[in-house]
Amino acid sequence: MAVPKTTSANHSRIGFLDLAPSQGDFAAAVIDGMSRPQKSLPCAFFYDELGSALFDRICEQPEYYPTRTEQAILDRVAAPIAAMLGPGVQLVELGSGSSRKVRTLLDRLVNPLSYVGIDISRDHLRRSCDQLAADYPWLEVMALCADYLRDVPVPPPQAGIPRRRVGFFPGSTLGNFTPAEAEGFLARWRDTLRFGGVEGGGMLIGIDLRKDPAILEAAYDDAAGITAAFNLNLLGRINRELDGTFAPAHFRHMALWDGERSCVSMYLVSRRDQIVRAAGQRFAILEGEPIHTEDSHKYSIEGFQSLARRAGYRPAAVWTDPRALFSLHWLEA
Ligand code: AVJ
Repeated sequence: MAVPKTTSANHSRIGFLDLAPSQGDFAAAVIDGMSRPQKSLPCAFFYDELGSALFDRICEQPEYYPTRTEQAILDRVAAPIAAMLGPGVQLVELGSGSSRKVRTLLDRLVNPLSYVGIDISRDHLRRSCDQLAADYPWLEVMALCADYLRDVPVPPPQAGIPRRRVGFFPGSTLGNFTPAEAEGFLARWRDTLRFGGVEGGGMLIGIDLRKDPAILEAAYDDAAGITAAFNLNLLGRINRELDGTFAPAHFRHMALWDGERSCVSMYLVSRRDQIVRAAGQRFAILEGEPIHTEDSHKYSIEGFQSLARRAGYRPAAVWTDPRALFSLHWLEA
């Protein structure tokens, strides 16, 4: 096994690889979504600079239980997880955002070989990886600005071949996929994880659980209006980046539990008949017409484990909180 090298706290030395989606991708997605009979905008575009900051504030709202619940689970089980994973791990975080949760793992892991943070929000990613490299000066840190929903080439550590490659996908972000998409996504990542190291790798993944719809709807429509601002910021981003003429005041935020599809869906609902321009096109929107922006699927523990099995993994451990709001799974690739 390669020994992690010790470097000085030189945080400009973190590796940075930029595979971010282009502005053209954003324009094409907006035109495509807004031209459909049921209008939609892809949730991946929530996370510009302002959107990422708003998401961090959502996580602090009393109604938004997932972040603090998952953190509490991690605090409790990071030590047994570290013992299970052993030394020499390459930790690959999908959608690393502010990289707070991964610190709980890094504090416990025995000589992790390297950390790779993947996120589409470039500056947010850079800042949090710089900070991580400063706080863990002995750790090889790599920032990969990319859409991890696509095929992402994960670079091997410079320090050598890891014992295991471990994917870390917290926050129940997998829930933004339909179950069929989630299965395909996990199946694709499985090869990256199992061939990346000497021993079998796996995925440590946070999954939000089904529960009382009132709790779910409140989590996606907090009283302080932060989730509403987060949703509406998608229109602001279109205005800023694609010459859009959306008036955010002419839309309202809506979050609805769909029991049949087992997801919370978010919409921006038009408050009036209006014509909006964006990306060089005109779109007519009727009063009361919804623009779909996000689905967050919720699972039962057993339901998620069968999905993981269909994707080729072996669900080897699961942890939850006392109220069974959230779950953390170790899936062997
Ligand atoms: C970051 C995708 C996990 O779906 O709960 C929070 C995003 N949307 N509030 C989620 C989100 C509205 C969040 N994920």
